[in-house]
Amino acid sequence: AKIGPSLMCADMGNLEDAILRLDQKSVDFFHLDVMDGRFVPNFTLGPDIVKTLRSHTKTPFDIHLMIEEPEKYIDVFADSGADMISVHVEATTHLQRTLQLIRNRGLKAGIALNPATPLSNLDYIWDTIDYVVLMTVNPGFAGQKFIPLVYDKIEQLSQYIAEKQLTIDIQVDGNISFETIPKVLEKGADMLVCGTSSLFKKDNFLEEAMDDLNSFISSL
Ligand code: S6P
Ligand code: MG
Repeated sequence: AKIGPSLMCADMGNLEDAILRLDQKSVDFFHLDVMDGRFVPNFTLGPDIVKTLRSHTKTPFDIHLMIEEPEKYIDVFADSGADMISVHVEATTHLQRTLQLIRNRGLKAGIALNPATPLSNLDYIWDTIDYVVLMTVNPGFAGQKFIPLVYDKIEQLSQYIAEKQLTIDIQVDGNISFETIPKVLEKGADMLVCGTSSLFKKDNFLEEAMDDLNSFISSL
């Protein structure tokens, strides 16, 4: 599985430091959460920060847009250094067009589904998707509890992908911890977004936390 630290969980005043330290432990991607105070009741990172951080690493940037009308901001985030962009189906009116817009910029296109949003949303757009973000918490905040019904959803999506012989990655986002990791992997998750539950723990050093996480995953 690929590991992607969620940068909104790092020290916001020192994101560059977190990136440099995590890069030494070779992470697979960085997950950057973008919120607009409308689709979700919170604010986080924006394009200028993404652009600034871009100059410190070559590791792929995965931008998770938790915003209304994401189609308006694809170019802005592509210009700021995104490698992958996911949009929420609940917030996107012309889904196919928006995903195509992302791909036309040479980036990987993802759709994100809230915990209560059904997988049938994929039925007529699976050929335009590179990854699906299954939210395992309701988006908006770090440090929430995993919603257990999503385990079945991961498994169903994984079967759907296998049946149709697609090359779509399953990303899970929210409370990905030592408790939930074994199960999400067993169900078929490919990309783990790692936040306060696994990597960014107060009484732990980032390097140690990353080592612990890697050895835990390889021990499974
Ligand atoms: C949540 C956001 C996530 C969080 C992540 C934090 O709205 O999309 O990417 O950053 O869930 O991880 P944790 O372990 O604190 O839930
Ligand atoms: Mg996220």
